[in-house]
Amino acid sequence: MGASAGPATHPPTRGLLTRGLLTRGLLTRGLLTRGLLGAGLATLLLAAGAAALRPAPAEAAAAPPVLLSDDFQDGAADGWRTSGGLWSVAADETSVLRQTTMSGRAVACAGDPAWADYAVTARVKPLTMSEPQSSAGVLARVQPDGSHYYLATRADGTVELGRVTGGRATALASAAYPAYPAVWRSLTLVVKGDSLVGVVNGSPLLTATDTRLRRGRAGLATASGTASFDDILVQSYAASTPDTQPPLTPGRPSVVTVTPTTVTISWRPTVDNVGVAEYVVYQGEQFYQQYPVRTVAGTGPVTLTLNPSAATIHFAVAARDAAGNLSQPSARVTIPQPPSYPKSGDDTVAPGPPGNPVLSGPNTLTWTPASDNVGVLEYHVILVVNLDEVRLLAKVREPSAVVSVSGGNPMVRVLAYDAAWNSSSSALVPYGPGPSPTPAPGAR
Ligand SMILES: [Ca+2]
Ligand SMILES: [Ca+2]
Ligand SMILES: [Ca+2]
Repeated sequence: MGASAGPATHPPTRGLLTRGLLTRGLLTRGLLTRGLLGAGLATLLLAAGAAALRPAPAEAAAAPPVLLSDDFQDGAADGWRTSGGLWSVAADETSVLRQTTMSGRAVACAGDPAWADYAVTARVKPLTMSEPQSSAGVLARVQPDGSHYYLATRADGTVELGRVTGGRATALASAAYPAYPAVWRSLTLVVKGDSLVGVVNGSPLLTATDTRLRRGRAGLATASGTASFDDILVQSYAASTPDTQPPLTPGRPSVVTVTPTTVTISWRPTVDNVGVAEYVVYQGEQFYQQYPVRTVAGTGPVTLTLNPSAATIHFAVAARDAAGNLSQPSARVTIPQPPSYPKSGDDTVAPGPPGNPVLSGPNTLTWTPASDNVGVLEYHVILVVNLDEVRLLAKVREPSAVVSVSGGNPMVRVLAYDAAWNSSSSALVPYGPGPSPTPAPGAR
């Protein structure tokens, strides 16, 4: 027998490790800044940390308190009351709650009718959807008479946030989202006061304001279709003292306008268990950069100045509450460096691609001009070094530019712009004299 230590000498560390790193923000902040860890994964990590740690210790915790969780691994759907449909625990990779009646509306709900402010999350997998309006989703504030708010994925390729009162559904917000039957997706519906937020696979896509339903149970539902549900999590958004819970991650900002030197962005409001006090706006040029550049009370519009040497510029926002808790940054919106003249005209036809840039003299790149139905006004020369660092080397009118290149493994491309900012690109090619001409067969 060897003398190796048995596994029992090592205490389980996964939950502690996750909590420690998340609490200190080392894991998520570091990885998110570098863009290696998506918001969805971060959300999963937060959820996993919350589940492993319940009840939460007295120290500051990032995740909201868990009111209810069910992964159906005990093989039972105890605590769930159903109305319509045929619900049972079934096997689908793991144990899940499945609704198998094709027609009509089916609801399963759980929790406390006094719940007011909370987030209900479930993994949802639509199985068979018979009509365009077939749907599967999560419910909040389910009333004894069946009224509720819902966030549902629909067979017509949308997600919808809405309200059912008196047996009638009213859509409050909707967005395109692929229906993909038989694919799991995560749906979260947050209800906080009059604010409703719908989050799909970690992205807050929908917001609405409604005052009709104040409290009620959490739930799951299908309409004209069958679906599996798993990993139900209900988290409190009730105010707490002290407030240690950060706001919900805001949705991706939208670009309102771009000028040759500025961009104006805005975003939808997000929610907090107490209240969002301000938003932090981040700007960056390389994918690993994300600098706070502005703090504002509202949701924009905010106008920011562009660095003229950036090839692309990205923006994100995070929400902070009055206690200083900061949410994760939102998904980024990215724009290319705009042309140096204002956008004009209603031309929608992009130029043909310019030729690939070749080194034709000391520090001089040239390329075959692009053609356009109206006219090419500007070329941008883009440099990529060390595989991922992107810079704008030059904005020129003629198909030639004197450039200064530094960094490893340099690659270059040229973009052509017309007056309406339609653009086309050459290929990304190594910085150099270009391929040697291939002699024609028989040539000497
Ligand atoms: Ca399960
Ligand atoms: Ca808070
Ligand atoms: Ca054109």
